[in-house]
Amino acid sequence: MINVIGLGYIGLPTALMMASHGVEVIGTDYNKELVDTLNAGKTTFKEDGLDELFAEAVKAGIKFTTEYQKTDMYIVSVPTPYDKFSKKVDACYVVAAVKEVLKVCPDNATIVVESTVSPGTMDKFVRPIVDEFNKSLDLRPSTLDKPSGISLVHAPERIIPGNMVYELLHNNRTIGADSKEIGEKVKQYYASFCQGEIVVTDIRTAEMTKVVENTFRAVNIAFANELARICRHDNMDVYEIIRICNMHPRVNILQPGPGVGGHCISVDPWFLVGDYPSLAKVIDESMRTNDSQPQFVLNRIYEIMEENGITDSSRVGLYGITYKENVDDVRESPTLQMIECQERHLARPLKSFDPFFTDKEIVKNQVLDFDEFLEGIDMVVIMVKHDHIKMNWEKLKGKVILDCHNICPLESVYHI
Ligand code: SAJ
Repeated sequence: MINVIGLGYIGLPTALMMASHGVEVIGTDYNKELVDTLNAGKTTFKEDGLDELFAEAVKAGIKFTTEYQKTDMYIVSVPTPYDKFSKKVDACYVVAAVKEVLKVCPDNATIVVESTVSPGTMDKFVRPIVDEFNKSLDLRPSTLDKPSGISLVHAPERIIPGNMVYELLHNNRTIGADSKEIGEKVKQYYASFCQGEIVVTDIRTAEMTKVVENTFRAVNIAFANELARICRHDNMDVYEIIRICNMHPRVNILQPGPGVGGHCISVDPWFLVGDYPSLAKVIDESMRTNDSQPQFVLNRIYEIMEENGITDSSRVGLYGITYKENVDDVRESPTLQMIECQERHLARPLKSFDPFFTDKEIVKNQVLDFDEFLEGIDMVVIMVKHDHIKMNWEKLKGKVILDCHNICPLESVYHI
C-alpha cells in the first residue's frame, strides 16, 4: 500500500494514477476541506482527464483522509515555497511531512519525496531526521550502501499543468536513491503506470536534474523575451525571426510572452542563484529578464494607449489571470505580477477577466462576465492564450488589441 502525502497539483494525479493501475493507495492531506471535497466525489482543480481518472481511482478503492497511514511506502508531494529575499528553498513542509510519517511508519518503510527541492536539500534537511530515527532503531545510517531502516528516495515530478494525465503516463522519470535495490523497488511502483523510461540514480543527481530542466526552459524563454525587446526597439518581427531560426536543425527557441508564471519555471532557477550566487550568472540575468517582462508589457500598453489617444486606463482590460492557458492555476501569474507592479506604483490595477474564474473574484477590478468586460473597455491585452479567446475573435473586433502571444488573427493587432 502507498500513502500519498499532499493531495495538490502533483499528489492528487499521482495518487489517482497509481490507484487506477492496481496499487492500493490512501491519500492524506492536512486540509480537511480538501479531503471532504474529494470524499464527496469531487476533484479540487481543473485538469484535462482528471475527473475521468478520479472516477477510475474511486472505483479501484482509493481512500482520502487527514490521517497518516502505517504502510511500507510513502510519496511526499507537498509544496516547497522559496524565500523571495534569499531565493532559497524552504523545505519546512517536506520536513514536517517526513516527521509525521516517522511517527507512524514501520521501521523499514521507504519515503519518496516528489516535491521539487534545491540540490542538497534532502541531505541537509531531510536525511538528518531519518538518520536520527534509524539510529534510534540501532540500525545503520541511511547513507550506507545496504538499505536498512527507513530509506529515503527523491523522485522529482515532471508533469506539465494542462497535460498532466498524459504526461504522468508517458514522461520518462528519474528516481534518486541511496542504493540500487531501493531505487529498483520504487521503480516497480512507478512502472505500474509509467510507460516512459525510469532512470535510477543517486539523490543529489535527481535533485539537480529537476532544477536544471526547469532552468533550461527559463533561460530559453528569457532569451526569447530579450529577442522580443531587441526586435521591438528596431521594429522587427520577433515571431517571424524565431520561426525561421527554428527551422535550423539545431535551434529551438521558445516563445516570448508577458512574463513567466507557475510554481516551477519562475521559481526553481532561483534556487541555483540562491545557492551559487557568484556562479549562476546567466541564470540570474535570465530570471531578472523574465521577472521584468510584465513591467515591459505595461510600458508597451502605455505606448499603445498614447498612439490611440486612450487617456483613461480604466478603458484597458487584461484578458487572462492564470499563469498559462487552459489551467485555473494563478501562482506567480504574469497578470498578477503586473497588477502588483501597478499597485506598488500607487496606480489603480487594470480591469481583468478570466474564463476560468467566472464564479469567483481573484483580484481587484476583476470582471466576471466576458461581455461586460468587453463593454467596459476600448483596449484589450491578451495575457493568456486560453482556447476561450480563440473562439471569440468576433467580439474583439473594433477594439485596440495588444496580443502578447501572437495568436490573434484580426487586422492591426499590436504585439509586445
Ligand atoms: N512560457 C513562455 N514561453 C514559452 C513557454 C512558456 O513565456 O515558450 C511561460 C508560460 O506562459 C508560463 C511559464 O512560462 O507562464 C511556465 O509555463 P510552462 O508551460 O513552460 O511550464 P510549467 O511551469 O507549467 O511546467 C514546468 C514543466 N517543466 C519543463 O517543461 C522543463 C513541467 O514539466 C514541470 O513538471 C513543471 O514545470 C514543474 O512542476 O516543475
